[in-house]
Amino acid sequence: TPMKFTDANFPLGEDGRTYHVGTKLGETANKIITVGDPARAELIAKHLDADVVPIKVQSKRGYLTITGAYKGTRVSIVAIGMGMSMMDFFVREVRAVVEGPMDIIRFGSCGSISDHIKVGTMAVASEGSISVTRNFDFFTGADATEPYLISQRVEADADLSASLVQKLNEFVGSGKVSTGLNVTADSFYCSQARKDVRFPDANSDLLASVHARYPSAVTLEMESFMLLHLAKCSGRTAPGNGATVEPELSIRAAATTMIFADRLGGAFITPEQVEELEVSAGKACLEALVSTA
Ligand code: R1P
Ligand code: URA
Repeated sequence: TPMKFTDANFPLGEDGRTYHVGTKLGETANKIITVGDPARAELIAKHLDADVVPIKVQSKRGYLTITGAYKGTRVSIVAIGMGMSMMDFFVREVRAVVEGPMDIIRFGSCGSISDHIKVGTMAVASEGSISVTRNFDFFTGADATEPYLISQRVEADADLSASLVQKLNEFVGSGKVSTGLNVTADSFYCSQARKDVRFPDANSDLLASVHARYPSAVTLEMESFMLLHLAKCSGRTAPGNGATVEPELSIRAAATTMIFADRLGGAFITPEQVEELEVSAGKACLEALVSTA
């Protein structure tokens, strides 16, 4: 029989499981690598210590949580699917079932909007992230002048980002790691400036507008901003830059991505390149996660 959930505000199952991610207290570690693709999560999980039997939770809503240990430290690898709302469910629901400060690294894929960052390499969002979202009113004839809304920057955790760069240099290769500002879009298509002849997306100037305001924008994907934003907000009682008032709820977050698409040159990654990067960069992410003080 299906699980019964109570509390309309923040539904939890009778055994304490969250409604979408599906884990309960004790099933998620304080240190997490989050990815989009469940196959990527399984591949990274091969690096986990062989002497700890992993806990695997597959939720009905497409989340996969694998919790084990890496070099003796408890870690979780969580596949969340795609988009900012999947990231929102994930961060809020794991924060509800983990006690104490958390470290979360996103290991995703992205497009490059920099002419010196090529397919098959890694980028770290050391400068944080901005969001680009479709301004719905613009497309429905309402009084809106801009087709896309470009947000201000949210920072990534400096220590976690520095560890990521160091470990990626070591395990993927120093010629294959760049840093810069991430752009998180609310679509793979319109707000990533892709052409779609079936929709009037008004996005031919979008990349130029992003670069005019943020010259260091290098990667385009769909989740990092939400992770970094919620990490900045967790444990605070009011908006703004005030101190974390509940350190037990704090989250440090950083993001790295494999370059799958060269949005300026047009190239796309091969399956062989993906697997090679997932294995080596996945190890680097685990190393960064357990080595950051
Ligand atoms: C789009 O193809 C998906 O790939 C990227 C984007 O952010 C989006 O989720 O990341 P993942 O490979 O981690 O899913
Ligand atoms: N993921 C994205 O969101 N965009 C790309 O171009 C490639 C992967």
